[in-house]
Amino acid sequence: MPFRTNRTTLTQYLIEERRRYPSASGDFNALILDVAMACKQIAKAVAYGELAGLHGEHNEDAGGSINFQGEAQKKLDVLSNDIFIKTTEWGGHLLGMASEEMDEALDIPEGNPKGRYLIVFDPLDGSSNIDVNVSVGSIFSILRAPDDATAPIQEEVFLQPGSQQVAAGYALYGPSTMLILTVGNGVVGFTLDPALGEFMLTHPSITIPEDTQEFAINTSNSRFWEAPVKRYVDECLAGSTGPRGKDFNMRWIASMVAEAHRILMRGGVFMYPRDTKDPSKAGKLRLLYEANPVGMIIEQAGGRASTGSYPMLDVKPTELHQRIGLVFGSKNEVERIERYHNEPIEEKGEDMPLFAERSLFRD
Ligand code: P6P
Repeated sequence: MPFRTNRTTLTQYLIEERRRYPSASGDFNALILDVAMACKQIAKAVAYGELAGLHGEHNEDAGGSINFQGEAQKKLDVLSNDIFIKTTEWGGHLLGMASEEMDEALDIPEGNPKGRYLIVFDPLDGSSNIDVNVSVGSIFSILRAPDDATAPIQEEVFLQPGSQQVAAGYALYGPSTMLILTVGNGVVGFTLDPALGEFMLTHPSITIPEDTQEFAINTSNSRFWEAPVKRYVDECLAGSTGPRGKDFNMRWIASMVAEAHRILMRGGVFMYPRDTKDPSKAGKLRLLYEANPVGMIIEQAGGRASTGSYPMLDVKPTELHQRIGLVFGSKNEVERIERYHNEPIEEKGEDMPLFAERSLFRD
């Protein structure tokens, strides 16, 4: 392996970026480095896996545990959440934090200095893949606390549109561990050098191809899809014999971070649309710590992130764990899907008023 000594570390990248903002305090950089430390610790835990007895359900001796969202908790879900809290609560950069694994927002402990940033995270996304050794990831979003925000932290301060994010990123625990980051100036990728314990800059400018021939969706849900999604997928399946005039490939890893990374690297489109499977849920994925951070990364890389009908980053959140339909990836493909959602449909005749409204979920 050629031994390069001129690679840029994450620290160096952040310091060089900070020089663009002379008034910057350095708080932001320190927070990103704390998050990177959390990802390094999680990477180590994921890599050890069952060697450290970390596979399986949390509290498995007591029959497992279900989190407040009604989802089975893996040991690594709980450990990863604790790691994020412990590595970020001490630094004095945060006013509060929120997590997929915690029902309520979390205050910074008494005695710790507080800062003006907020962090929202999914500490381990795709954890159902852990026990079968498929890539998983951590997702994080950084917001500024409103000027009038104080402790004890209120949920409302997190309810900011994705366009307000200061930074977003994910760590992918795959064949190599990578950290993908945007601070609003494009997207960069770092690969963990396990010998140094450092994230080294390996992808200085990531952009997504505007077109693709690869789509990702859980087709077992097809009977629940709305008409525009069904139309889009059917056209992809028709391939060169249909209106698209080209063949498509399909992927579904059931680990969104891995899907997002594939799309960043070679293009593609990911869909977890709002569907009729559970009308009480506006989708499976969560807005604040899945759709928004991934959406910012995708948009910063020249792709597009959408609810299916309109831009994801424009959505004004109404609650901390709000779910939403999510479509992201190659710009031209996502725009096509949005067109299908927004095209007026021809009336189906007076005697069929039910068809006048395409979807039960018209936003
Ligand atoms: P399904 C993982 O649980 C996750 O939140 C995403 O990472 C992934 O894309 C999706 O759910 C998989 O959902 O219904 O295919 O298991």
